[in-house]
Amino acid sequence: AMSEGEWNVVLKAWAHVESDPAGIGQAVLLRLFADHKETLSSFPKFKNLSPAELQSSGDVRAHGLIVVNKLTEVFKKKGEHANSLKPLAESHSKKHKIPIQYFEMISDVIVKVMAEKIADFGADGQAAVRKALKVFTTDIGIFYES
Ligand code: HNN
Repeated sequence: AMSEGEWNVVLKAWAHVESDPAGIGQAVLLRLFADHKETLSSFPKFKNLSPAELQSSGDVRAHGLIVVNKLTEVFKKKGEHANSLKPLAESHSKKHKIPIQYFEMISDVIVKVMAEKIADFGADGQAAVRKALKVFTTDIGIFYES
């Protein structure tokens, strides 16, 4: 579990993400599709788009915003997030059939993109965000199995 202090470090770094949620969300999805091409086929709306079309797609940007906003909601709960995760886990496991590994992949990508975009995202901030995303993914995984 994460301490109150660790959650506060996460929220401080995440405030930079909240200042441009669509831009960072878009960057995260584009990087995910570039680094892990298999993830693209999970999105019926995007899977037939070329790399250039993905770059300029308003739908990709809109979905990136949804992802970031959901993480903002979850992180603000500082671990008391079960009620937020259950519907997300159910739709992604049963309806969208997303392997849990894809949540690990996007977690790595989120930290990478944050490190590129945020000037003062040091080792402590990175470690705290990594840990928060690990808690998030683990707790989603619990609902996947139930
Ligand atoms: O739950 C839902 O079905 C509502 C739409 C939604 C939300 C709120 C989706 C979603 C869809 C449906 C898209 C639509 O309705 O047009 C699909 C096909 N996701 C996917 C696919 C893959 C995917 Mn995700 N999501 N999502 C959310 C919310 C948040 C969210 N999704 C995620 C990952 C890792 C993947 C595989 C690459 C993902 C994450 C990490 C998050 C943020 C917590």
